[in-house]
Amino acid sequence: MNLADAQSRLDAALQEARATIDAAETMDALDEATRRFVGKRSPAAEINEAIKGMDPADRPAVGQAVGAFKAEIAALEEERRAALAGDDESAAAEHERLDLTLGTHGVRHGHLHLVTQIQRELEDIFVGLGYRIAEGPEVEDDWHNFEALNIPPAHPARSMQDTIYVRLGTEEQVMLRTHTSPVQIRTMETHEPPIYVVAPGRTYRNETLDARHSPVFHQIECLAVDRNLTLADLFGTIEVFVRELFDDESVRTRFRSDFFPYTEPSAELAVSCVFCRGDGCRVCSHSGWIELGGCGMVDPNVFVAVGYDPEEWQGYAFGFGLERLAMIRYGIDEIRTFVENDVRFLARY
Ligand code: FA5
Repeated sequence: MNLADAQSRLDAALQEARATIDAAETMDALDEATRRFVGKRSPAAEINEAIKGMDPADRPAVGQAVGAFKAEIAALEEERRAALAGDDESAAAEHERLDLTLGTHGVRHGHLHLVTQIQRELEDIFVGLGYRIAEGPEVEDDWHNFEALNIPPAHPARSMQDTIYVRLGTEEQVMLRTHTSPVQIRTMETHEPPIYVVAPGRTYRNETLDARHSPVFHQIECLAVDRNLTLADLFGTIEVFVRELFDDESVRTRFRSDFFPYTEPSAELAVSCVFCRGDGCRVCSHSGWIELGGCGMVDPNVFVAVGYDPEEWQGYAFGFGLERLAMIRYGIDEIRTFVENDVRFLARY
């Protein structure tokens, strides 16, 4: 064997080694492959052995060629070892991975209560019409809940809403608000007109629980104060919101004369029954109409109470029950279901 023979054998072995080492899939296979090219019976060992019998002039070059070959093999081995180690780590990571994803099978997702859903929907509709959301406390004083709303002490109108008083300070001066109308007063006391607000919230009355009345329920109040507002603005606003809420052009609104001390004129607002379309059914007590709440033009005395000039400003207001609205929309005939927390009811809406 001479230098040329040795070099061509090493070149061929290197080519083969590249393919074999690259194909090693495990650390053991890699050790085995490396041994095949640089181990005891490898081409490198054989050529090393043969050096003794070669022309002395070729021996250094052959020795260097074998050294270079071994270095190439070592580099190939290291590269492959790193790749296999990486694979092993990801395999181990994959193996040890904890799947924390909650499967949907058999797991029930919670959602907002029906009253909250209706409240958010109404807020969206009114915000779309340019209104702002206002809030007020649930524990109110006599001034905001009654007096500033033109309901003086001993006025018969106080008996329209049976009040739950709170024992704080002077007797019968602090109460759980009986309606959301005190938010009208609080808004006007702190803001200058023009005002366009809606105030949703919880209200309380000393009433016996029955299918349609609850001692705790929700209302949404609307108040607009501006120059030159008329009944037409009030009726138009209510019609727009009713159509949007029921998503039905055929739903009709009915206004019937009513009395509230804080609006003049006042009206009761009813909508045509969405179930029987006005023909009469169980849900609407066969009248074809379902009462939603009250409305009217803000009484001048209310403007005087908050320091607005009733000659300069006009306003309209309305308030209606959210449970009542949900009952109409979904044909629910029992208000108790809203507070019983029966998951079968909650899951349905
Ligand atoms: C009022 O509370 C007036 N503040 C509404 C108002 C606002 C009039 C602004 C004029 C201007 P009323 O007592 O009728 O009005 O209640 C309004 C609505 O609240 C009722 O139509 C009904 O939908 C709902 N509501 C009243 N009492 C209860 C109750 N006990 N349980 C469930 N919903 C009720």
